[in-house]
Formats: sequence, structure tokens, C-alpha cells
Amino acid sequence: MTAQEDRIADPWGARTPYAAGTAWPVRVDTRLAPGVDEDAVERWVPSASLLHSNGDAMDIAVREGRIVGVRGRSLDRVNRGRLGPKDLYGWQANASPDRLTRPLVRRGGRLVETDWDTAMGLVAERSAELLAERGAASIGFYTTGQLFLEETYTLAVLARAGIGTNHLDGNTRLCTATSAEALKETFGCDGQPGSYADVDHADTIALFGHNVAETQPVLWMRMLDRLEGADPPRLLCVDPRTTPVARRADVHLAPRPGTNLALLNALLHEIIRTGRVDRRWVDEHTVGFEELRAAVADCTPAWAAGVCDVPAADIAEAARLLGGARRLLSTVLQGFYQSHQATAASVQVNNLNLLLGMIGRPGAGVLQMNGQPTAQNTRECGANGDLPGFRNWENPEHVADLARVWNVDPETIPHWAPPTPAMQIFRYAEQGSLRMLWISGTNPAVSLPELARIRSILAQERLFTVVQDLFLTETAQLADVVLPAATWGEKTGTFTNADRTVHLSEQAVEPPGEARGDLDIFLDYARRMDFRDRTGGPLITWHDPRTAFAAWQRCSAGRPCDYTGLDYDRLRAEGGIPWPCGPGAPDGTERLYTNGISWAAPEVCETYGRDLVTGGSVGANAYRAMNPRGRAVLKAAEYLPPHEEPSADFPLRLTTGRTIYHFHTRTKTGRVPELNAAAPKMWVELSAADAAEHGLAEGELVEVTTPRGSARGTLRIAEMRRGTVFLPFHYGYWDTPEGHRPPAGEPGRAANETTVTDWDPVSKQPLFKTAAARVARAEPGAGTEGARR
Ligand SMILES: Nc1nc2c(c(=O)[nH]1)N[C@H]1C(S)=C(S)[C@@H](COP(=O)(O)OP(=O)(O)OC[C@H]3O[C@@H](n4cnc5c(=O)[nH]c(N)nc54)[C@H](O)[C@@H]3O)O[C@H]1N2
Ligand SMILES: Nc1nc2c(c(=O)[nH]1)N[C@H]1C(S)=C(S)[C@@H](COP(=O)(O)OP(=O)(O)OC[C@H]3O[C@@H](n4cnc5c(=O)[nH]c(N)nc54)[C@H](O)[C@@H]3O)O[C@H]1N2
Ligand SMILES: [Mo]
Repeated sequence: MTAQEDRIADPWGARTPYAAGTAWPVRVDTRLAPGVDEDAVERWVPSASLLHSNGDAMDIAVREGRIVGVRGRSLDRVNRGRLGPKDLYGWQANASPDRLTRPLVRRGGRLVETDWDTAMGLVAERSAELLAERGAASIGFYTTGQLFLEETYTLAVLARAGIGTNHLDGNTRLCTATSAEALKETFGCDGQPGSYADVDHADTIALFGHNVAETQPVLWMRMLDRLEGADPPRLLCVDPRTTPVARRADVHLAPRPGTNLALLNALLHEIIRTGRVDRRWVDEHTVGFEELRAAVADCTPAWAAGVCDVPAADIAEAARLLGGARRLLSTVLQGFYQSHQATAASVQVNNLNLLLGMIGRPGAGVLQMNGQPTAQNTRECGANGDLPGFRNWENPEHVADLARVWNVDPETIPHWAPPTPAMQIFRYAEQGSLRMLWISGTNPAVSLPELARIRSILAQERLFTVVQDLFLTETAQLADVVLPAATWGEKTGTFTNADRTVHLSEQAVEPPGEARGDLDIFLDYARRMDFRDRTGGPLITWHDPRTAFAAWQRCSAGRPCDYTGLDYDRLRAEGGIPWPCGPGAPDGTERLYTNGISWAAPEVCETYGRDLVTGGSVGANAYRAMNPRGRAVLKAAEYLPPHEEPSADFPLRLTTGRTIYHFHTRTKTGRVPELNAAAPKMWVELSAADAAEHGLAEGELVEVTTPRGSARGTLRIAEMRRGTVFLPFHYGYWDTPEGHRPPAGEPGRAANETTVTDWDPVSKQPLFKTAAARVARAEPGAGTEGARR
């Protein structure tokens, strides 16, 4: 492409069609600042995108100490040179004039600038006081799926073995907790079975609650290129909205939000009834078939049609499409993960592929997708729900092994209960047992459900809040200490995408002002706290990205996510490499389970599992009895209706999600002119029929209300199922006069003013995709919508 092609208007660019089983052609996408051409670039620095989970590899263009653009890396296995709109334009956010450049501390109710020593001194002092007076459980850490592996691992070590708190979780709990949990329930262990290369071979691709066109546009380019080549795959889309994916699908099922499990149970029923099960494969590699068969015996398409409001004939057709596949690639994302039976429904997608024997060979795989760029690292480093290296907190030998790696007493590492999930950490803060919360790389004052509650928790006097961010976000405005962080392009580290591909991202330019890399900040804290191991040496022995990476390699050695065969030089030269990469797999591993199931045996599994309906633990003994040989577990679950069903007062079903142009709370994309202009204002989506019934017209200011609160936006009439209202969750308040909340006494615009404090019982992921709501024309004049931008 030419450097300045308009990829806002044409997000996926030109097609490069290819046939099944052939290599995806290269297409190099470039974007440079106006007036800069490739010859004027002084250095190209290897990196990958930090604005979604796809891991699009790119080189950062540098001139005169500034980032002046990006170019896709043609050799990389993930993108072969392609970039999406956020990749192409997003780098401009780094140079925003309102980056934080100095630490801030709250004095007399106001945040004022200070130096690093004062700010970090305060954080360390407060930590030490709380440790002495109230113990480790009074301190919590809420981190992200957007830091580098080296940073996340360091945080996990200092929180779990330094402070000794169980209260460490990521915003990955909002994001891919269900991905991890669904993989653990089925395969005994986290780790993506499939590979993006499966797109090259699949004859059927099924997307479950996954708007890949907008959320991993480069992966969608790969699918589009297959669709336009010889032997195109057939496409199934399950989404209540007519997304770009739905438009290209051979079969589009648009279920009522929150009924995924009923639909999947019916698909499984049909697969079994029509004799499509690969019995040899199932007998050899799985346990639980008879239980699953019994559980779905009554789940006919006619039954599911009533629950999901999808024609029974369409369900039967989808089952035929899936059952007739020879190479089926299934993907799952937030339409499933952010629902009340999230894990139960996502596990049924695993079951679908397992019943058909569609795992571990080219084109036959499951992608329980990640969302954030480094969510995989948050999980594998033990900052989100598990111990580092996919160790099982319920298995004393795994805890002892981790204690050996860290040279600490096993009792130092909290393992009396599962690591505390984020929603529970906020509950402890609300109740007052948690007195310090260190938030890094996430903006909960916009992204958590029920924002009025979250704001009141964060604003409490008794809670000492530390926020580590690039900008003065809604959350930072409620903090006691704000630490200015360096980000992508300004620091070095590695991260791992949704198909286990590890990329190196190197420092290209200096961070603004006094901003410091997250690793530096954590290491500074560890030094001040003087954390020690069992023999009196420093707990944290590393001092920079390379040595942190080496420490993680020791922790990952022999584990499913083995990184021992990787190093920075190799990643720089070769581009992305998928783990495990170590003895036995020196060049990395394209897909897992090519030789049967490997990490489900009772001694090695990451979890003994949970009941999919209640979330209750299975326990070691029951697991051993059920799965002594370590096969994949076919777990069944009964459908239950969403907790908040429509009523006379709230007749619509509310669901929320994303647009291609913005990333989350827009701290980066809202500061990029092209991306911001593409979607500058909060909006509300309704079907034409619902809009007409309410007497509402396109472009009107409307208000969506649930029992929690209201959000306002401009009405967009969209193709979607009747009775559903959709809100993008990107719009908070940082660019409004109020800064962090709606104007006093008035409705806000953030989707999460309306969402509910509730979660999936198994993965503990909050429900952003099911609630009951009503819509009305907004009173003129009021509200933050329309303010400034
Ligand atoms: N442009 C862009 N890309 C991103 C991000 C971003 O903010 N912007 N964020 C990244 C992150 S962290 C994540 S987690 C991913 C998320 O990526 P996706 O999961 O693809 O995105 P969402 O829009 O949250 O939800 C996907 C779809 O679920 C549908 N849906 C809603 N309710 C239901 C339901 O009950 N059942 C079914 N089957 N579908 C339902 C919605 O209509 C929506 O189209 O995107 C990543 N990529
Ligand atoms: N209603 C609704 N709510 C949702 C969702 C939904 O679909 N609907 N999706 C959920 C999902 S899947 C996700 S992932 C979350 C995302 O929610 P958040 O994590 O709150 O969203 P972000 O805007 O990505 O926040 C990341 C913050 O980290 C900062 N940051 C970026 N890079 C760095 C860095 O290198 N270092 C540091 N220290 N800070 C950095 C950014 O400026 C930003 O403030 O939202 C969840 N909330
Ligand atoms: Mo996410």
C-alpha cells in the first residue's frame, strides 16, 4: 500500500486472496507522519501492537528522537506485514501533550506534583505500616493485560512472595478469565490449543460472540483473504448484532443475549443425534461423553429456539455446517465470556471441537481468544487467578516447586484459597478490610460495572490508592498517589498474543519528562520494601528487562508455557515465536495437543476444576477419580436464564462492546485525531423496529436506563435483533469538564453506569453483556454528551 492510504474509511485494506493450505501472502502496511518518507526514517525498532490481542508485528519508525510512524513486519507469522487502523494511527498517542510527566500526591484534597523519591517513599511507607498493623491481606494490586511479561512477572513475585497477599488480579478478569477457565476446565491447563495458521487450513470457521472484524482486524483480513481465494471456508457467526462478520457468514444465528449455553447445548444435541461424533477419537482422548450426551438429550433445536429466539431450522442448519466440517476452527470471545454462564458456554465450544475430533491438526482447532495485548502474560505470570507457570494452587507439590524457584518457604506463598478475583478485591475495599490498592495500567473508574459504586469505593478516605498510568485518567483523578508510566515504544519487554506468539518490543524513544517504565517502578518498590528470600538474599534479583526475562525463563522451565528456548536476540531476528519453546520444541510450537492431551493428568493439571453451574471446586480426589489418565474433560452444564430478565419497567436486553476505532477507555485512541474523528461521541444502537416503536429517529440524543443508572448517547439505527440495545463502553469522562464523573445530578454517558455487579460463578468474570434496560428520548440540555469533543 502507499503510505498514506485512508485506513479509517477502509479498515481492512486490499485483499490478497489465497487458497486452502497455501501461505498467506505478504502485504506490508505502513503509516508515516505527514512529510516523512521511508528514506527519512533513521531507525526501525521492532515491536508489536499493544492495542488488542492479535500481536501484529511492526517496526516503529524513529526520526530525531521521535516516533514518526509504523510499518508491519512482513516476515512475522501473525500478520505478514498487515496492520489494522489502531496499529496504523495509534502511535501518535505517545506524544500527547497531556502525558503525565511527574509523580503526583494528594495534599489537602488536591493532586500536586512531586518527585519520585517522595511519591515512592509514601507508597513504601504506607505498605510497611499496613503490613505491620493489619497484615498482608490489607494490601491489594489490580493490574492489567497491557504491561510487558517482565513487568507482570515482577509484580507477581513482589505481591505473592514479597507482600504475601492473595489480592493480586488483573483487568484480565474482565477480559479473558473465561478463556483461561474454559481451557482449564477442558484441558486441565491454560494454553491456547489452536493457532492463527489454522485459518489457512480450515474449511469451516465458527465465531462465537466474537466480532473479529472490529477487534482483531488483521485476523479478519486473513479470514477475508481465504473467503476470496480458492476453496473458501464456510462461516458461522453467533452474535445478536449483524456485525461485519455476520454479513459475511453462511449462517448467522442472532440469539437473545445471555442464551449462548442453550444454543450450544442444542448444537451438541444435533451433532450427537445426527451421528457426527468421532467416537474413536472421543474414546481415546476424552472423559465424560455419556454425561454430556445425557445432559443435552432434551436440548432439541425446537427447545433452544424458544430460549434463544432463533429459528429451529437455523440451529439445525448450523449443526449441519459444523457436523460436516473436515477442518473446523472455532473462536470464542466476549459475547460468551461476559455473560452469566460464561465458562459453561465457552466449554461447550471446546466440547463441539472435541466431539468432532477437531483439535491438534492444521485447520482443526479452538481459539478461546484473548482480548488485551498481554493478557496471556498476566495469566501465565500468575497475576490473574493462578500461580505463575500455570501451577495449581491446590497442589502442594506445585506450590513447593514455585517456592523452590523463588527460594522462599512454601508458606510464604498464599495458597489457602484461590487468588482473589478483581470483583472481590473491590468488595474488600468497599468493606474496609483492604486499605491499599495499587492500580497499574487499567482504568476501573470507566471499565468496571456499576460506576457510581466504583467511584465511591475509590474515593474513600480510608483506602490508599496508587495509580500508575500514562494519563490523568478518571481513576487517577481519584488516587492518592499517581505514578507517571512509560509505555510501548518507550521501554523494552516481551509479550504474548492470543495464539501464544511471543514478540519483543524494544525501546524506540525516551519517555516524556520523568515518566518511568513499569518495571523500573516495581523494582524501585521492591528495593524500598527490602523483600528477602529464605536465606536472606534479595527476593528480586533482577534489575532490567533482560534479567527479568531470564528470571521468568527459570520459572517457566518445564512448564506448559516454557520460554527457555527464547531470547531477545532471537525474537528480534526471527519475529514472533509461539510457546512452548524449549527442550523438545526449539523452534516453538504452532499448535498444542497434536499428540493427545498433555497437561490434564492429576499431578500436572493447573486446576482440579469446578462445577460449571455453581462454580464449586471439584477437588483433588474427585478429579483423580474422574480423570486418572489426564484426558480432555467433556463437561456439561444445564442452561439457566440470565439473572436480570426484561420486565415491564426495563423491557429491553442491554449488551455492550466495541468499535474498531477505539480501544477501551480511549486514553490512547481518543487522543489520536484520525481515530477520534471516526467515532467521537457516545452512541446507542437499536434495531429500526425498536426505534420506530419508541418513536425515536437516527441521530437523536437518547438515554438508556437500568436499575443502576443511565447513559446517554446519539441513536444509531443498526442491524441487530429486536429487543436489544447495544452500548459501546469506550466513553468515560476524562475529556469532559467533570473529568472523572457525570455532571452532578445528571446522567452520564459511560456504558458502565448501567451494568450490573455480578459475575460468572466459575471464571468470576463480570457480566457486561446481559442486563435489562429501557430507552427513551433524553431531556434536552442535560448530560455530558456533546461536551468538548
Ligand atoms: N477496536 C478494538 N479492538 C479491540 C479492543 C477494543 O477496545 N477496540 N479490545 C480488545 C479486548 S481487551 C478484547 S477483550 C477484545 C473483545 O473482542 P470482541 O469480543 O470481539 O468484542 P465485543 O464488542 O466486546 O463483543 C463481541 C460481540 O459480542 C456480541 N454479543 C453481545 N452479547 C452477546 C451474547 O449474549 N451472545 C453472543 N453470542 N454474542 C453477544 C456483541 O454484539 C459483539 O459484536 O477486543 C480486543 N480488540
Ligand atoms: N461495559 C463494558 N465494560 C467492559 C467491557 C465491555 O465489553 N463492556 N470489556 C472489559 C474488558 S474485556 C477489558 S479488557 C476492560 C479494559 O478496561 P481498562 O483496562 O480499564 O481499559 P484501558 O482504557 O485499556 O485502560 C488501560 C489503562 O492503562 C494505561 N496504560 C496504557 N499503557 C500503559 C503502560 O505501558 N503502563 C501503564 N502503567 N499504563 C498504561 C492507559 O492509559 C489506560 O488508562 O474493560 C472491560 N469493561
Ligand atoms: Mo479485554
